[in-house]
Amino acid sequence: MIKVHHLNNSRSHRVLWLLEELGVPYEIVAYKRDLMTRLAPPELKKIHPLGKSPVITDGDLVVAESGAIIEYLTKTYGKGKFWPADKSPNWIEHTHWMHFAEGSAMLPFLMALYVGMLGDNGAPLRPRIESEISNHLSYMEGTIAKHDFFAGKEFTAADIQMSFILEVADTSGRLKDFPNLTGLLKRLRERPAYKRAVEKGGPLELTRR
Ligand SMILES: N[C@@H](CCC(=O)N[C@@H](CS)C(=O)NCC(=O)O)C(=O)O
Repeated sequence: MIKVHHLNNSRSHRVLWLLEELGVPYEIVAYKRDLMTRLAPPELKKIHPLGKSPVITDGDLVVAESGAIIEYLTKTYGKGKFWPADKSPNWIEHTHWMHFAEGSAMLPFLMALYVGMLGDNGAPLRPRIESEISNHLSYMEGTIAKHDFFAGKEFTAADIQMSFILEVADTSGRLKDFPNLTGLLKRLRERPAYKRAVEKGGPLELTRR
């Protein structure tokens, strides 16, 4: 049985959501963030040395990093669903968005979070961080203006991977100038599998910075 080591209000929501979309049975092992630091509890390090979520176990196999988990689950259990075949028309676009989420888009949001903790001392960095957030969101907006989902006309695993960026942008009030992204997030949240993931794993209540 697949076990999802699930931290509340975290990227592991996307793993629960994918498993719900695939209809694959799984078990949730729940961890709670420290209320003050928002960090994961130390028990998560017993599963994987980084001590971060998501991490899954499938028998003896341990997989960390949401992109890797999503690829593993889709390719192992998806029977071709949500993952364009190699060399198919949307394959490389799909690969691009799978990497873009954590490799590019998250960085300025994380910088905004940490620099925000510096108060006025962080002021010199803020214009550059905000322009990078806007740069990434504008690029994403242009894509969704052309087709309904990140990798084309169909919903794919890349939409699940990219959804966390949309959630973070929405929570911090940065999505309001991007109608196509706002519309996509609404459509994603309406998917029955997304709702089941929230029922089982709890709502996504992210930090606002
Ligand atoms: N790039 C990693 C990031 C993992 C990550 O930073 N997870 C956060 C939750 S969203 C976490 O575990 N934070 C708690 C901590 O660092 O203690 C992924 O996509 O899986």
